[in-house]
Amino acid sequence: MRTQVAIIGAGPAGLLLSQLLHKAGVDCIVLERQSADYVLSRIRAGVIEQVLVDLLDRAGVGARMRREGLVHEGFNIAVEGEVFRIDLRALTGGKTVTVYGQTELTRDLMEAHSARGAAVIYEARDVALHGLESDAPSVTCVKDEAGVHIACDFVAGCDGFHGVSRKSIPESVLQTWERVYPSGWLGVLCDAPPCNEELIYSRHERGFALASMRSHTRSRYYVQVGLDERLEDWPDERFWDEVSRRLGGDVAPRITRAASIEKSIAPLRSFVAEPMRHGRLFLAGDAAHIVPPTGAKGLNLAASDVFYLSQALARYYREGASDGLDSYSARALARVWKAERFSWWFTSMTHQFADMDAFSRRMQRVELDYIRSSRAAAAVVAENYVGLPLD
Ligand code: RFL
Ligand code: PHB
Repeated sequence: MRTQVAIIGAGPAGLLLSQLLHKAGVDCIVLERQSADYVLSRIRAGVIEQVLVDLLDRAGVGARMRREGLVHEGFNIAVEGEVFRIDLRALTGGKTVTVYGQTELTRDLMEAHSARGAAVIYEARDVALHGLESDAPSVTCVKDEAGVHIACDFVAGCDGFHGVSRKSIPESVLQTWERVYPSGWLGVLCDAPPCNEELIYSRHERGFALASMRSHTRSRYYVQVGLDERLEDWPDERFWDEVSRRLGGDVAPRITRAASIEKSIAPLRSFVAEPMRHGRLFLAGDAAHIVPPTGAKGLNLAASDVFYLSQALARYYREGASDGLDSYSARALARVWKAERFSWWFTSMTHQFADMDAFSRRMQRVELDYIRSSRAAAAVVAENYVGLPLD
């Protein structure tokens, strides 16, 4: 087989890149280790920046999100149960975010692919990248016990944090930065109306909590837990008791304690690998960087990466110019690092960690109080939350 761009991974980064390349007339094949059903069963992000909303429209896959997504003009922060609002629209000159599940967005992208008969090879085992430093790279895998060989011009590594792409870059040329937080998020999805019209991020002495949603009838809640916690120790009632305590007395009575339909623990990590290009391989999304979920930035960063990459590849094939490919890594990383900063900061201000002393805890509270009382401070939070502009 031969294609122009071989894309590893059919998460949001890989599928959106494939869709954008298709619009630009660039040919590609997507290889995914899991089945389509498995990819759709992973419950992850829920908050989409305006930049990504516009990109989905441009890629021709925004219609259902426009119909079913919930536009949020603000979000809330609770400090020991006292809630204040960040008015995104007023503080950013009219910008908002859209609540629409990553699974729904992935489904829309998958449907667009099947509608145009695009090549996605699911359940591709043993994916390996070859000749990345040459002019003739290739990708191999095993599908249904048969070997597959794909010759290509470029490889896009969109295969997430645990994928094979980043590992194909020699350690000597890759610089990495990492912070692993000693906590995770225990998340519950349930069919019940949300406790509030907008999200509530809560800083509480017992630990962080978040009230989020997927629709008017489906809620998503999280509580910060230790990394050694086991799911079987968290029956629904214990989860509801804990999230109620942390969200506070005004919010707790509005929580509908429905049976969980999904429950999982996600670790918290900050990570960046530089550069995001090696020879003919380009990394995008979680393959190159991870943020703790507090800022709701992971999916959105994956999208800005593939926007920059699709532009660079389209220019290469249209005009034969490789300057966009050469500047891709620096351009993407400039936005990535700012989102890393915001996600780290928001996590540090709202979570409780064992090594924090009384002074640090007090600083968290005064920082949040400053945001509550200063329009300038709130505007900084809002500008980052709605997403920094694409350059
Ligand atoms: P993905 O989604 O991990 O997809 C990578 C795909 O590559 C496949 N793969 C391979 N395929 C072939 N060969 C191999 N060797 C392979 N190895 C892996 C995988 O099976 C997979 O299908 O990465 P991508 O596309 O870069 O997308 C990133 C986002 O998924 C991620 O950043 C977000 O989910 C993060 N995130 C959030 N982001 C937001 O912008 N807003 C949010 O509100 C938000 N909330 C969250 C989140 C992530 C969470 N978890 C579980 C980590 C909430 C949570 C709880
Ligand atoms: C979610 O709804 O899953 C969600 C929302 C906001 C975040 C993280 C996750 O910051």
